[in-house]
Amino acid sequence: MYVGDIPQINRTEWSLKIFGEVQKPVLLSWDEVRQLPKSRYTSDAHCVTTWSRLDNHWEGVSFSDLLTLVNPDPTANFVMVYGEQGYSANFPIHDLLRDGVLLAYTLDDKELATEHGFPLRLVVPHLYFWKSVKWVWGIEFLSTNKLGFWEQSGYHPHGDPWLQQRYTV
Ligand SMILES: Nc1nc2c(c(=O)[nH]1)N[C@H]1C(S)=C(S)[C@@H](COP(=O)(O)O)O[C@H]1N2
Ligand SMILES: [Mo]
Repeated sequence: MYVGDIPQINRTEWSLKIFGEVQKPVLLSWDEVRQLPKSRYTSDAHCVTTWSRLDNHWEGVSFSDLLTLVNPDPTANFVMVYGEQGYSANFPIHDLLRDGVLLAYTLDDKELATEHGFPLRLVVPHLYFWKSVKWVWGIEFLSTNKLGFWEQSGYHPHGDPWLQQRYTV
């Protein structure tokens, strides 16, 4: 599921910007992302509209490994992740430091399909899947919480499927 059209991204023109309240902002090319340590994780995806897709094998760079590149300020307690077409999702930083949180480039041992977020997507296994931003271009560290795309439209600001945090009441 997605908002807008499926973007066609050219990997040679693509880059990942990590910025905001950090000591060392970076702009990473595709090759630079691929040279970072690789992590693998198998997780289930739970969409807020009730479907789930179980046992997805993701491979990519863990959020913790990306974080060490930029060295966030001690006050940077929140993160906004940006995808194409104005999509975004917000997080307290501790949610992204959990096991299995990846910026993924393969799914089930195949290069990520365009519709699933090529070239790079976020995967946050313990939150509703709307938080797993596809076609990621930016990661911003923040000292105050902002609301992402769906969170601004009434989705729950946290989104824990086990607590059924679907909508803000
Ligand atoms: N950039 C972007 N990322 C997005 C979305 C979107 O519309 N745009 N939809 C979200 C929602 S609601 C879901 S359920 C999942 C779907 O991921 P899939 O297409 O790989 O199943 O992507 C999430 N990430
Ligand atoms: Mo969704």
